[in-house]
Amino acid sequence: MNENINHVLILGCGQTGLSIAKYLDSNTKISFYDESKTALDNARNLFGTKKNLYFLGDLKELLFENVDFVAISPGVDPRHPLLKRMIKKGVTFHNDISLFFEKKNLLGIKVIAVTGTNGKTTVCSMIEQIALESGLKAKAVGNIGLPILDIDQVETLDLLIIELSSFQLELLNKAKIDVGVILNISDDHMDRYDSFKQYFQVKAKLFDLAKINIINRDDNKLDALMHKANLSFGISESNNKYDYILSDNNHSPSIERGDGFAIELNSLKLIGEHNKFNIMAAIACIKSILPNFKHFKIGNLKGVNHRLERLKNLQGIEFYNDSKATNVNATITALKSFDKKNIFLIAGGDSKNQILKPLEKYLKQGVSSLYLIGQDAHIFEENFNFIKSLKITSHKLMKDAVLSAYEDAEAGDIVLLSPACASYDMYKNYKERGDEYKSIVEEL
Ligand code: UMA
Repeated sequence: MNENINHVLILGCGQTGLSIAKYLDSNTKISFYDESKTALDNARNLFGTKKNLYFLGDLKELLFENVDFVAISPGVDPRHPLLKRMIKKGVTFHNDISLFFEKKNLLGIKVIAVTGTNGKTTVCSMIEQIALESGLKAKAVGNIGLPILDIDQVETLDLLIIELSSFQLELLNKAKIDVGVILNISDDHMDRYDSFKQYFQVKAKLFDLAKINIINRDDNKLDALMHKANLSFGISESNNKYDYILSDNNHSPSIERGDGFAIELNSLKLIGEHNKFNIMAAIACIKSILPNFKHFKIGNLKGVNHRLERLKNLQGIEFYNDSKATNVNATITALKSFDKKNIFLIAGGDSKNQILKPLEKYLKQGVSSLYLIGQDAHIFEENFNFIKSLKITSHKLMKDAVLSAYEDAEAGDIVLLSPACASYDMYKNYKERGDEYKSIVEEL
């Protein structure tokens, strides 16, 4: 890090904050802030009190005095009145991604950035798996769970894949990104943004940063960005012979391009139509920077933990963990993947002011029973208790919800955790939620 940096204020001492602190020069003084005592104590244990300061409680103006810049974690909302005032006053704000691009010389390394409301982690993981299997050195970082500043020896990589959340894009104004892809967009994080338009504008920033822009042409919510895209993918026809099309001739799905390029998807083991879109996006990204790349071993692709993860079959009942479904659209995607099955769905948590109505159609179609958990269980109940075919119960504990679902389901049915909500009201994150579900299912 730049030697002229003497003092940095880090807001949030989770994964990102700690990663930034490790990255800074060892002589730099750091002021750590977190509203959680546990997180702050953890930072204090790691970085000591010799030169560093630790602040708990409400954010105060004096924290910002004499700092060279503020490093903000994605979970900290820059719309906080004091932060807005500081930004207006000209205080420099960074996040881990902007710090990475300030410093790193990425000559010779190809960079792919992936955003969208759903599917980001799966697409990043697919690109990483395909690249590694072909012998390339590749790493997927960012929102996927590995902070970008934690990668060792970035200069040895051939390919860097960055999963960017809207929170991470908010402060990113400069980056060397060869390919940027926007997978889809739907309501999410409506507790963070004033409107869908604002959320859209943040996601759209990726297309101002990347050299080649790839878009899902079948998501009409992305229409306003189509003119900025160089390439697209989808089921619908396209006039551009380099665009990617998912075709299903004679029930033999394949990804094709108008110029003759084609890849069969028969061997794809991941369930759901959405995964065919995900692999199409992954292929489009790889081919854009490596046009001659041919090593697409589709059958070897593995899914991502907590994303439609098949756990086990118990007396004919299939258990799936989709804890990563933290918004309504992700849960709809999961429900669509189990066509013509009876689903016993466990959902609920922090609904983030989302509109739940779009779930209605899918709850009516395939879901027999809904087991609610978390702070916003009552909102689900108010929205859906009129559906006569749907039995709804509320549960204080995940264990009670799982046991009830297991009791009600029969051979051939699906028990699915796909909450449509964030987990923070009951858990540290979606992983902890999914892990608890998995261990309960394991013990059945
Ligand atoms: N904190 C405050 N004040 C606040 C908010 C948070 O003090 O107003 C503190 C918390 O007490 C906690 C720390 O900040 O100690 C947590 O920081 P954080 O929420 O930014 O979380 P990190 O641990 O740094 O993890 C972040 C991403 N988290 C969020 O965006 C909320 C992780 O994405 C990401 O994997 C990680 O950086 C590495 O890049 C998670 C996520 O839920 C998976 N992302 C959202 C999503 O996918 O929908 C965007």
